[in-house]
Amino acid sequence: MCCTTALLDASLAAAADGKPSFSADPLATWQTDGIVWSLAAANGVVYVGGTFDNVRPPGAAPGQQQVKRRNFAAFDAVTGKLLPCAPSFTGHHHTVRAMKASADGRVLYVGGSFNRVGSTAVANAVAFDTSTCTLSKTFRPSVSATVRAVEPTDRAIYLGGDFSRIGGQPRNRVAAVTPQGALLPFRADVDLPVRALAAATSHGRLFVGGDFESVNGQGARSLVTLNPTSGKTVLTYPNWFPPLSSVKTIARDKTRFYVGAEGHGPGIFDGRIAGRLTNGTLVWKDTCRGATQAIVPYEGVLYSASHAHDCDETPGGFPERGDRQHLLAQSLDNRKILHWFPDTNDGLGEHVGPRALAVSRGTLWVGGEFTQVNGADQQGLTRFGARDTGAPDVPVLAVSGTGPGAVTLTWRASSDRDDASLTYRIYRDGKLVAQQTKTSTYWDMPKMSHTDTAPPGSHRYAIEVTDGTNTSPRSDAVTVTVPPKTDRTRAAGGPR
Ligand SMILES: [Ca+2]
Repeated sequence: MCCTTALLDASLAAAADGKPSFSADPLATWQTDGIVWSLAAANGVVYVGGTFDNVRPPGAAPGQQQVKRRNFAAFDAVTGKLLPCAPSFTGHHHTVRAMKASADGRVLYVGGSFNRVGSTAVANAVAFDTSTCTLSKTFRPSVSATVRAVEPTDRAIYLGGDFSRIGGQPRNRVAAVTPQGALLPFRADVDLPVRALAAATSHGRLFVGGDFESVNGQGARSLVTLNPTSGKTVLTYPNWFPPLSSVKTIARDKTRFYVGAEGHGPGIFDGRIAGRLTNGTLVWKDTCRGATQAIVPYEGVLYSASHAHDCDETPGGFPERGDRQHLLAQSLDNRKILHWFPDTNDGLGEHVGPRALAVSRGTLWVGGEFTQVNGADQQGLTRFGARDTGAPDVPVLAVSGTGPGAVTLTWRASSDRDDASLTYRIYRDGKLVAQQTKTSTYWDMPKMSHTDTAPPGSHRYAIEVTDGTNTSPRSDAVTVTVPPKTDRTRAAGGPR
């Protein structure tokens, strides 16, 4: 009885923690020659927007095998194949900063700082028919400055950014336009740029995040909930963010909303928050440092793009080590950092690594400033599927002692980017003589040892480590000469 309950509790705990749906091993992916700022998915296609002039195939060095793509490209989410849909976004700051498809996937809305798509004059926001890759003739709002967030709903397409007018009408940094492109009466005055939007219209809420301190003439720092029809303030979050912490990304699922922030100065908040859609109350908050740029909830796990460090106070997190972890997975339920540690470098621009995430057809796409993924050259884009293909690093085996009839071997635990529990196998003269299983992370690789009872003479020892799917190469062998047991050691019961 006790044991059945214990097992049930254990399996419930595992379910609550969530398990990443993706391995930490990147799939072959096309690259950009600049920064990816935005990703969107519709009908198995992933759209990539940013500041770049060309894309190039997986494995190609910078400048090689380039294909022209001006700040926009489209790929098959699963095969990664480059697709022909290739409108060029030019003019102004020629950058695509925000993209999202309609719920039915038929229309892709695009915002940024541009005044031409192909040869057509536009103003910072457009829409495409995804089946034909043609520019909408009706959705052409004339936005006075950069669009940084787009949130389509059935009745309204919400835009956020730096602007103060749409179609000549005053709209301060947030606005709503019909799917046909007509400005809606929705109005809210936000004092500083809007960087993130998420609609929960069935709950009567539009979540708005950004750099601001004031909304509709009242104090509202970094995050506010507005009435999606009128723009009136529904809720503010007065104690959630210290000064100079901007909300960079908002996502939602059926019951909760999730927020990621980038802070500056003392007491900053750089991490992630989960809140309840129904009443806006806080569920959890993590305190990892390293500005969060993008989040995506998927199958019980919140994936985030940041340059996390000093994450010791969050369960499953790591201490300050002077390095950065650019991709994280954490439990949606309780914020616990899960054992999933693919990584990028800082890369170009502001040197913050990844900036955008999207999941399509079981593949996680990541875009940003990076030029390396898991230590290998890969610029601007990468993606992760379910298959674990990476083996743990092989440990260095050493002999710490020999005695009559025995050899003590030591090594430091290895680490694996997506498996905490690793099994170490010890071979003597090519024959498996022992194995041990131990958990480790890249910041905690404990010392391990094994004492082998061996016949006298010369022996060659080697070690390998497996994550259960992939096994490292076997280590170089170390040669040891084991002295015979003397009468005294026999009497004493073996080596000491
Ligand atoms: Ca693995």
